Amino acid sequence: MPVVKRVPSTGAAPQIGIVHLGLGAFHRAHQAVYLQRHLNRRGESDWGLCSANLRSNRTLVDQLRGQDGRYHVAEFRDREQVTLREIGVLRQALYVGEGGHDLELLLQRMAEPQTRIVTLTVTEKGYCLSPSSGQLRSEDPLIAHDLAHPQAPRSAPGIVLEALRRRRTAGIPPFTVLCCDNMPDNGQRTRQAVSALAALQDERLARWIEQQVAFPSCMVDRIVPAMDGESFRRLEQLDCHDPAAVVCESFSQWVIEDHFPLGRPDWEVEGVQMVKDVRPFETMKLRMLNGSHSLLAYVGLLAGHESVFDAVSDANLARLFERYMAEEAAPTLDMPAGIDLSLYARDLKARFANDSLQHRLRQIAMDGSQKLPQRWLLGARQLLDQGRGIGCTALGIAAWIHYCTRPLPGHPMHVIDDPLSATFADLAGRFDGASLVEAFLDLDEVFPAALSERPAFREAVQGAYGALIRDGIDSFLQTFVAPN
Ligand code: CS2
Repeated sequence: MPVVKRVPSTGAAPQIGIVHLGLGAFHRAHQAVYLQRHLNRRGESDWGLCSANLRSNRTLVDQLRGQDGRYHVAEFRDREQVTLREIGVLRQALYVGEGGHDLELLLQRMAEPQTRIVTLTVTEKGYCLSPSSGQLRSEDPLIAHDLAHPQAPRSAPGIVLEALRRRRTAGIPPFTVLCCDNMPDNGQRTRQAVSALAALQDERLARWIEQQVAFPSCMVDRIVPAMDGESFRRLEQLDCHDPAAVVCESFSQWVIEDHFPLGRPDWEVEGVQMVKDVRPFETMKLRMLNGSHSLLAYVGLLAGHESVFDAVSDANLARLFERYMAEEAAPTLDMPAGIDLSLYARDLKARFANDSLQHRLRQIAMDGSQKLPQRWLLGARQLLDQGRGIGCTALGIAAWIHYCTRPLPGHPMHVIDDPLSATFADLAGRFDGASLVEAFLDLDEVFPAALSERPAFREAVQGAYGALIRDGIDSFLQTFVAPN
């Protein structure tokens, strides 16, 4: 049995000061924990949360309401040591998805003067931007809906925009918008989504947003697997019978650009790094951590593994991801003094080897079309410019194409969860072998022309895909990672 440190929620019920869009496991285990520590330290706070689920999981919202917004976060250092925190900062939980009637409540809450910050974790695709160019996809069905019904929006940018419109009309200064999703320049991207949507509706509102609204960027980091039967069994062993609980690692990091015109919690006391420029941290995390995750996911799934722990326990895969970090991620990073990338890589290895977390590779593999550009492709361009090899990245892309188009060992009902899944199925039906790879690399939603037009890039991916099909993943990997 592990040693459990229990940390109750203390202090008075906080006033709501932050509205969050995207009430998923990550939000509950990351941002809410920082706000809870703030409350426990001070005994009172006016930075309580109103959090809304925009799509799935009405059950979770009902459960949270039934327990007055209280839930638990189990932070596993390893099998031996766990911290079980009670969270009491979530003051209101709303459901805005299919059949949800809380949209008006949410918009009213966002328009209130005491709401000073709006945060988002709606995943990469929730911003309705093209992954490769970062431009608003005006053909996206959610955006088309919001253009037709601006006052009853369904997309995250549409909801933020409508709330800002109401504040402007009422003469209330705008809240600060803080994106907490894994995208490069995530503040700028969120601004782009909201401003572009505004420009299609009301030029003056668009100008006001441009001039008045702050969209700081931030880098968030904590491994929070989706909850499954196994995680709930773990919790029962800790005598925690909370259907809204989350399991995560003990590591947590948050680096935020310090630009909050209406104020913010004194997060730095809780260990949040408040900085002028988040970009180096964000790029480091996207390419080292998330890039390795995606590599382990696609290659690991083809090799028959289920979780990140299984994948890094395979000596060849462990060597592959170490080599990716050292040779294809780190050389593209330009870090401020004091950040040691080899130390960062060593810590990542230890985090991935945490066997208390059942972090499913299939969870990481979803939405690849949205994730690849920032995790691998921007870096691959730099590597080619520097005259370096892109062997691991090319193998990752080949494994991704394989994953998207062929049956998966051990998963006969394998379904691709990606906004482009219909396109992948179409390509798989029409092409094969090298022509299938060509068709994938021509997807300009994913691959920017500046990369896909480079012969060295195409050759590397073609080479990896050909070898993968010819030799099979195990023998290919064996040769690939063998010392020269
Ligand atoms: C993962 C991330 O699912 C994924 O794509 O790479 O959710 C990862 O676990 C987090 O970014 C860690 O901070």
